[in-house]
Amino acid sequence: MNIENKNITYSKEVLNAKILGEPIVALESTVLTHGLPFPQNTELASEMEDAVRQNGATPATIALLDGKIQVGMEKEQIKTLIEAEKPIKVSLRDFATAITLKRAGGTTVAGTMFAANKCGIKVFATGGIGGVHKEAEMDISTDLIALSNIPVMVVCAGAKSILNLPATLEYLETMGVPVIGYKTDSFPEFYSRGSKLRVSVRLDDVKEIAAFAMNHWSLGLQSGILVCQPVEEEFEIKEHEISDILKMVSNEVIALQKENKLSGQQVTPYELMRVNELTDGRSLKTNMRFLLNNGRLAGKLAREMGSDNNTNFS
Ligand code: PSU
Ligand code: MN
Repeated sequence: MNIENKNITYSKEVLNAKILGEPIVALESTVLTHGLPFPQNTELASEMEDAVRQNGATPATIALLDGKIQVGMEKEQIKTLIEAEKPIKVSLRDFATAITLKRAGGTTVAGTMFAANKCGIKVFATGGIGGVHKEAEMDISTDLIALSNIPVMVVCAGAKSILNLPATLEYLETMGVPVIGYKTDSFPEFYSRGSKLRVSVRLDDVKEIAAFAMNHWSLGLQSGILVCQPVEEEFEIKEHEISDILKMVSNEVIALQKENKLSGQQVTPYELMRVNELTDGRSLKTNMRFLLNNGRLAGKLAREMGSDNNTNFS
């Protein structure tokens, strides 16, 4: 078991689960440091952990504190992270920055996949993955690269509808990443359930998804697996309700980029914040709802995958 690494610290709860071979679900923390406002980020952190526990698995929220990769966090530590001054958004290239400078940081989907895999955690729940942006040339989220070469299952509500979704799906196809629709044929579009784009396979049963993962990885394939779960109809914001807002935000981003006022890692948090403002907080409710749903489904999946969930395949 890969427990010893000077840069990784486990919480008692996660270490215990690891030793006993119990199912564990990784949770990201960029959503806490850069995605959600206060106090919703604090609420979400504990509600999401509970959602995982109620479905039979141990939550491992992953973040950087004092330059250490923390796998599983006490309530106090989550508070420290959320209150940290200028936390780093930790994707793959930023681990060494946070470690070297002994900083706090929230791990993105890519960062969380990397840390989870290092610790032998195979299931991870998030809101929406990053993807190919519409606005800037070459703004392609590292999440897609991580999905192409880190064997972790990522439970999400698709990718943010502000992105270029057809290009995002093309990229995933090119890189050999299975895109599973849980009880859906359509690729979910974050705020809305989606209808325009197709997943690569629809599976309606948790057992089938667990079997799919074992089949994929036992062949020696090294990619991640995306499991997409749309938000329930009563919580979705239909495309026609949000498309004007998304266009407006997209234009704002283009203007800010031209003036060199916005770039790189700032784009996604800016977009999420503006959509929240322009929907009077409705997008935030939807976002929180599918985050919790994904925590529940990931808990069930980790349990179904049993001890295999804790096996380091790499
Ligand atoms: N989805 C959300 N909230 C978020 C993110 C996604 O509902 O905060 C974060 C995730 O951590 C994701 C990151 O990995 O945004 C993508 O950022 P970028 O596009 O800069 O790679
Ligand atoms: Mn980007």
